[in-house]
Amino acid sequence: MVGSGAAAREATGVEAEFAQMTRAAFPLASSAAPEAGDRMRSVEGAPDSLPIGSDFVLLRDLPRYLAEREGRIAAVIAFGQEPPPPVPAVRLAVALPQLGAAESVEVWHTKAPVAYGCQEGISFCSNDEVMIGAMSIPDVGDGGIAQLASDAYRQLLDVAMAQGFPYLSRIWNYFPAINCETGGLERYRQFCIGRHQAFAAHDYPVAGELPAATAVGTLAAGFCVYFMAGKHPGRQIENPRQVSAFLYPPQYGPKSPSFSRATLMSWSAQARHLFISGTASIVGHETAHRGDVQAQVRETLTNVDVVIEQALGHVPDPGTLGKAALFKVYLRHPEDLDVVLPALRAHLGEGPRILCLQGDLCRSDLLMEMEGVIPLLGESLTSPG
Ligand code: 3EB
Repeated sequence: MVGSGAAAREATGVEAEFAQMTRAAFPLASSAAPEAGDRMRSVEGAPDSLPIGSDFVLLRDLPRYLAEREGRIAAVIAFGQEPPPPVPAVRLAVALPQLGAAESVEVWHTKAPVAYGCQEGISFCSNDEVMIGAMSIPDVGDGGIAQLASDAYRQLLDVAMAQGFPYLSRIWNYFPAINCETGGLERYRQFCIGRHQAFAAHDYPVAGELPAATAVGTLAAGFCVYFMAGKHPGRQIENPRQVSAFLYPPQYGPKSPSFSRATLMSWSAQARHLFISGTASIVGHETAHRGDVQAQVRETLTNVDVVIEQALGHVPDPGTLGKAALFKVYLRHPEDLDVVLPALRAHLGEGPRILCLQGDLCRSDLLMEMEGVIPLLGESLTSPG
């Protein structure tokens, strides 16, 4: 999408164009709606020792799933065409088409009853230990994506702090035309400027306590973000094979991306979550295997293994991750699914659930990216947070 034609357009022009193309196809839900081996064991669902859990639930199983957990549903994130059902929860529609099998929704649920709220355009839900929030802005407006990201992040940091959850552990960022240049700068790079401004304005430690993150380009208008925040910081994990994103050299944009490679949340000595950021075929700071999706998948899986090893002190044997480990994979070209999915299955085993989505990645030479949520129980985790 990067090209001279795109570069000539205004930020608002790009937004308006997407809005027109896709408003009918992807109705955005209102964010203001009532508003989870060997030494490491990955667990199913959210046992009592974990304050929050998540699942990918097939649409046809959703009514029963929600009914069984009434009063304990924290968030419903819908990808693709179907908006989230009108249940009391943080609800978000993300315009990323699902690929392959039957459609699922991402559901976050907690062990304890939850409280809902809405403040500064952020709908949120919390229990004693964790808060999950979402924000959906239909149009970017005149200030462009940097201003929008700055405002949105300030607001969400304000709200999270006001609610008593000052530490962001995980954040997902979705907005359209991510590789388009406007005013001479790619929109992803503009986004990085705004995000950094907000973290700096809050004196957020931008090298020590950054959340794990995903930033993916959607196929429809609207900027949406969802996040998890806690009362204590998670342990920030970096990948020794990669330059930390917040230290990327300026060739990737004027402000380096503010995110960690993963966060390890220790809810108790025995119950943890590993949140793995969007991970791609990057070695050092450079994209590896341009144009070769098969090789990008292998490099990405190596990066994921190394991140897990950094967090836990070992990489679990393939196939021991269990059904509760959730991965999302984002593909620039839907036709690459036939190459990517079998490679992921061969490496991860049959246990983990994998949600496949079509989206643009934040470097135009990246063909795929994957992220993970791994709930962990057991005393064998060698590196306590
Ligand atoms: C990378 O490793 C790929 O800007 O929040 C992955 C995950 C990427 C999150 C972000 C960017 C972000 O640089 C891009």
